[in-house]
Amino acid sequence: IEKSKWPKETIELWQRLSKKEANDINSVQKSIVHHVTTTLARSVYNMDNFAAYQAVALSTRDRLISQWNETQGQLSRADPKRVYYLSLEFLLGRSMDNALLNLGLKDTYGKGIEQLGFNMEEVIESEVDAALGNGGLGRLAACYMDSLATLDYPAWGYGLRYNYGIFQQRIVDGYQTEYPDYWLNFDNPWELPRLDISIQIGFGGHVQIIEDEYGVTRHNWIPATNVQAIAYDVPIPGYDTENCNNIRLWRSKPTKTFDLTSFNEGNYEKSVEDATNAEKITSVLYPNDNTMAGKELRLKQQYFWTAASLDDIVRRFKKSMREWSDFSDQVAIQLNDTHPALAIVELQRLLVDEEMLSWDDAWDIVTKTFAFTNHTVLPEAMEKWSVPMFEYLLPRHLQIIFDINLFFLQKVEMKFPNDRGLLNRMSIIEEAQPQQIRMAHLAVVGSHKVNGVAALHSNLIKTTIFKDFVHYYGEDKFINKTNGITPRRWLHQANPQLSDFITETLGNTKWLKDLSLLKGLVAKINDDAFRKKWMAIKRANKVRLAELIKERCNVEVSPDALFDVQVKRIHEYKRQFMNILVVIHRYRTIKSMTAAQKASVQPRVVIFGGKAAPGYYIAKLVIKLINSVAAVVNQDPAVGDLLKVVFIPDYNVSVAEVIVPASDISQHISTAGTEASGTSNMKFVLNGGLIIGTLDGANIEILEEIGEDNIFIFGCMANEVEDLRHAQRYRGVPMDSALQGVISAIEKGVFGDPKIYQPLISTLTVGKDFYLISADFASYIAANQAVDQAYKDQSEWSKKSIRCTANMGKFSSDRSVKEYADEIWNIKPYPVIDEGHL
Ligand code: B1N
Repeated sequence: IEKSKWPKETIELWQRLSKKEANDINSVQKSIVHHVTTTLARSVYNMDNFAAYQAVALSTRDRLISQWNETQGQLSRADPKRVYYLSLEFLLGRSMDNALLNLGLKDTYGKGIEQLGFNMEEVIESEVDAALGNGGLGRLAACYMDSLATLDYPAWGYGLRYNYGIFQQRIVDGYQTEYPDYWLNFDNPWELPRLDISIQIGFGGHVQIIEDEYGVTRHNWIPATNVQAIAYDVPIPGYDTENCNNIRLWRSKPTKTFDLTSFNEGNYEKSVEDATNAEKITSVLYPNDNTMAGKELRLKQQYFWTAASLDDIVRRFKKSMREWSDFSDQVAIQLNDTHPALAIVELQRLLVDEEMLSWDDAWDIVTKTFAFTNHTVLPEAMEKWSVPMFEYLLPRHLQIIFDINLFFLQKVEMKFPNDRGLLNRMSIIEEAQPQQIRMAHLAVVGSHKVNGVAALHSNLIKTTIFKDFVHYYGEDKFINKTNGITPRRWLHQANPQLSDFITETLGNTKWLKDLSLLKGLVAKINDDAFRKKWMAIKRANKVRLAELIKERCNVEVSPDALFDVQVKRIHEYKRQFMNILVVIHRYRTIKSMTAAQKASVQPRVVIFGGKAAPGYYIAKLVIKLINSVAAVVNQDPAVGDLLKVVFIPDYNVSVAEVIVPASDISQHISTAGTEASGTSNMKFVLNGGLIIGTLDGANIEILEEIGEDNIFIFGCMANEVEDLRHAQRYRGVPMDSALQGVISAIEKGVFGDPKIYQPLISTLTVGKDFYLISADFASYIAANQAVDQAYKDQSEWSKKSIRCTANMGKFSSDRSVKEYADEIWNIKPYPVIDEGHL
C-alpha cells in the first residue's frame, strides 16, 4: 500500500489509534486483566502465580514491542552504521524483572499486581530462564546486548533459537544426571515470531563451473538439500532510554517443498525423515564449555546460522541502494569466538559468486567488516573441522577457504621468503590425516581486529597461538578489550537492597549508567552507621541464600558463618578439585583439634555449583567427590557448624542472582594463564564480596583497581607455568605433603569407595599434574588461612568490602562496549526520540 497517498485523515487516524500504552497504575492493571481474560482465557477464580506471571509478561511485552517498533522504525529511516554481534550463545536468564527495571515500570507493576492479590517477587519466580548458553561466553553476549541498548548503539545480535538450552542438572547419589531443558513448554512472551521472514539455506551438493558472457569463470553452488531459517526476534530494552535493540534467533524448518519428491515417489517415511533432519539443526545447544566436540551437526548449526544472518544483513544493506564499497561503512560484524568464522567465507561467496564482485574487491570488503574476539587458549577448545566432512557439507565454501589460504600464504611467502615451517604454522589448513581447517587462523586472516578479553590473555595470545600472525600483520591488529558485566542485572536487579542503599548514599541513580561514580562510596568508609548497614544488607542476602540451600540441598547453614563460594562450569583448569581437596584438609585439621583449639576456628560454609559437560568424565567425578565430602562433613558432630559443604544443583543465571550478592569470599583459582578473563569474579566484587584468586585473567585487573589489601592472591604466575610443569616432569618434584595427607584420606575410604576416585587422583601423579595443584597447594592453604584471619575483624572486613564495590567502575560492560564501538566498530549512539505514537 502506498502510504504517502493516504489522505491526511487516514494518517491521523492511524497516529491517534497507535498511541503508546499509558503507564499509570490504572492502565497497567487494565492491561494485565485484559491479558488474563482474553489472551490467557482465564478468570479471577482461576488464577495462580504462573498465570499472574504470564499476564504481567504479556503486558510488559506490549510496552517492549512499542519501543522496539519505534526504535527499529527510526533506525531504518536514518540508517546509521550498525554492529551485528554473532554469537552461538546468548545466556539471557529471566527477562521480566530486567525489562520492568529497564523500562522504569517495576514499582508500578509491583503495586499494580499487589492490589490484584499477588506478590511481585513470587510472580518473578515463575519465569523459566532462557538458558541458550554454557557459561561466561554466552552471558558476556547478554551483558553486551544490555549495554549496547543502554548506550543507544544501533546493534543487533544474531543467534540460534534452540528448542533445548543447557541441560538441567540434578544430583542423584552424588552424581550429576542430565535432564532436557525444554524451555518452550509454554508460549515464550519474550520473542516475536517473524514467520514471514524465511531464508533458504543449502547444504551439500556440488559446484558448477561456468563461463559468463565476458569469458569470466564463475562458480555456481548447487546444494543437494535446503532448509528454511525462520526469524524470532527478542527485544532488548536499554536502561533508562527509549532505545530497544534486537536479538534475531533463527529456527530451522523444512522447506515448503521438502517432501514433494520423496512423497510423490511414494516414500512417505523418507519425506518425514528429511523434515525431522531439518528441524534437528536448531534442536539443541551443544553443552560443552571450552571444549570442541567436532560433530557434523554442530558444523551444520554454524553454517545455518551464519548464512541466514548474512543473508539478512546483506538484504538490509541492499535496500539502502548504496555501493558495495560502502558496505563496511554501514556494517560491522563481531565474531564471538570462532563459532561464526564461517561468516567470513559466506560473505566472500555472496560477493563473488552472487554479486559478481572481483575476488580482491570482495576480500577488501570482508576484511574491513569483520572483527574477531578470542576467548580461550586451551588447545582442546580450538575449533578445527576435518576437510572431508566439510567438503561433503559445504563444497563451495571449501574451495573458497583454499583460495583464501593460497592468497594469504603467497603474501606471507613474499614477506618472509623460504620459510616452510612458518607457512606450515600459519596455514589455515593443518596437514594432518585427514587435513583440518583451523578456524582461529581463518578468523584472524578474515578480520581487521583481533581481541582478547583481559589484558593478560590478550598478551598471551600474541606470544602463543597468534605469535606468527603478530609478526606478519604487526602489533596494531591485536588488541585487548577487557570483559565487563552489566550493573543493571548484576547489582540493581540481583541486589535491590544494596542498589537502593547506594542510590540513597550517592543521592541519585546516575551510577547505574556511569559505574565510576561508585568511587563516591569511599568517603563513607569511616562512617560506622554506614558500615553497619552495609554489612546488614550482606547478611540479609546470606539469609536468602541459606533459604535456597535449605530448599535445594536440605542442609541448614548459619548466615553468621563465612560464606565461601565457587560457582562456575566444572573444568580441570578451574580447579574445583583443588578447592575440595583443601576443604578436606580443613576438615582433617578441625578433627584433630582440642575443644579449646576449635573455639578459635572461623566457621565456614563452602558452597559449590556448576555443570560438567555430559561427556567430561573427570569433571563429573569432581562433582561426585564434592557431594561425598559434603555428606561426611555435614553430619560429623565433631565438626558441627565449623564447616559445612554444599553443592547447589542446576546452577544457572537466576540462581547466580541469589548467590552473587551473598558471598563473603569467592574462589577464582584457575591455573595462571588458563582462564581468559572470568566474569563472575567481577560480579562478586561489585556486590562487596572479596575474592581469593590466582594471577589470571581479569583477577589481575581487579587487583589493580581495588588494591592488594582487598584481595587474596596466591599461586604461581603465568610465566612460571612452563618451568613448573617441566620441573615436575623431569626433575620429579615430590607432591606437596599436605596434599599427600589429603589424598591418603580419600584412599583410605573416608569419603566412600576409594576406587571411584582413582581416575581423579591419577591426574595428580607427579609429572602429570598439568594444572599444578600440587605446586600451588601450600600457598592456597595459606591464602585461605589469611581469609579466616581477616574475617574475624568484621570492622576491617566491612571496609574491604566497601572498597571492593567502590572501585569496580572499570568492569561495567558499558565501558567494554564503548571501547569496541570506538576502536573496532566505528559506530555512534543513535538515541531514539519518543514520538508518542508509532
Ligand atoms: O569466555 C568468557 C571468559 O570470561 C572465560 O574466561 C572463558 O573461559 C569463556 C567453546 C567456549 N572461552 N571459551 C568458551 C564456550 C563454548 C564453546 O563451545 C568455547 N568460553 C570461554 C567470556 O569472555
